[in-house]
Amino acid sequence: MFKKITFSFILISTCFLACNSSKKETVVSESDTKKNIPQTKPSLKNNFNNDFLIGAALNTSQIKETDTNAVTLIAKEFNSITPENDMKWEQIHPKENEYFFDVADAYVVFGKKHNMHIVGHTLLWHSQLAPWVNEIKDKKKLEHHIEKHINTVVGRYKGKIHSWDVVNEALNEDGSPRESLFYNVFGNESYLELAFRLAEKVDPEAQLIYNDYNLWKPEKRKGVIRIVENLKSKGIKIDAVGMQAHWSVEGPSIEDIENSIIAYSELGVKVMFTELDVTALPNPWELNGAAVEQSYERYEGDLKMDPYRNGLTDEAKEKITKRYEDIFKLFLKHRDKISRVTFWGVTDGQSWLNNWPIKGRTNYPLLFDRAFQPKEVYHNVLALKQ
Ligand code: 9MR
Repeated sequence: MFKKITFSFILISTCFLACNSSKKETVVSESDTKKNIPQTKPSLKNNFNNDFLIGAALNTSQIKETDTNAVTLIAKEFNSITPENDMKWEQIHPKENEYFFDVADAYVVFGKKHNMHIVGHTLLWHSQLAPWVNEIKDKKKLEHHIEKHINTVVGRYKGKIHSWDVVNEALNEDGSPRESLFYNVFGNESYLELAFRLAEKVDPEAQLIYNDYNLWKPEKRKGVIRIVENLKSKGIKIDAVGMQAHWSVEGPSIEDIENSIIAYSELGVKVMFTELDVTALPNPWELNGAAVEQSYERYEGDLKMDPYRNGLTDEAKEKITKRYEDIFKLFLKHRDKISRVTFWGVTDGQSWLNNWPIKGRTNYPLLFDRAFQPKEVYHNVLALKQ
């Protein structure tokens, strides 16, 4: 999908306090029992329990529980989950009359078993769309298939999936509508209205989200405001804006992120950070004079582009730690507006950022290391809430 995207810097989204997934897990020690003081075991979900949900995107082996190390970590640390790939249209609805629900069903069972807030990702997205949908040129036909898709997928998990990324990445970097298949066939942005209307009709209790990257950008912010205001003016339900949050140690600025949190919240929707990770590696489009290219294959194996292959330097480690502290301080400042913070993955070794935009690099974007251990940055983030 990113091949088609020309953006200079991919920095690239309510709990619903009502949902029982955010209840504290209390652990009572023997001495506490004597004093009758319940203690909460430190973890991301427990420390931020009164602030927002803490989520992780799960890959297939985590969902299927074959990756037992990760599953232990997920159960201990997170109270919300998102399927990294397994509910995208090409996975769940690969052929016109063929659905593949096995992994999505297992995902929902996983979330229920661990009493988690369960996110559906994603209903309409131009990327990872089943090839047969890309062939549709007729508006009536596309409307029919969108309706069938949303009715079937949302219907199957009604009351089980608590929030949906209804539409993903509908905007260009300047806030104008992305000319996706949906936009082109409809001739305008009305496909968003259809998608949100349908999702609400099928499951009126589910939280409905518009999700996109780079939503800290002032130009792109205008596009989000247009979408949310349009839906609201037509009485269509939208509950939250999902800011993906694929960020780097260098940017975006805390100020830009904060301005977006405030602007979206003023629209009367919640803000969610749906896909948080922080890259420390150089990106090819940041090189002097480099143009955005279709492929960065020629950098594969180039050590200059993979400086921490054998481990982070102390300086780089400090930078990442400081960046995460700044980000979480901002989240805590706006905890009344933010309902969920989801990391895009669980451990560094499993992050998509080891293979994008250059394949085979060694990145450190999350709070758990390759051995499933909490990193120093994890403890610093937890310490913000002790
Ligand atoms: O992390 C996902 C990666 O494994 C897939 O190959 C990729 C395919 O496009 O999608 C990644 O997840 C994306 C998410 O679904 C939507 N926002 C951007 C994420 C990172 O690309």
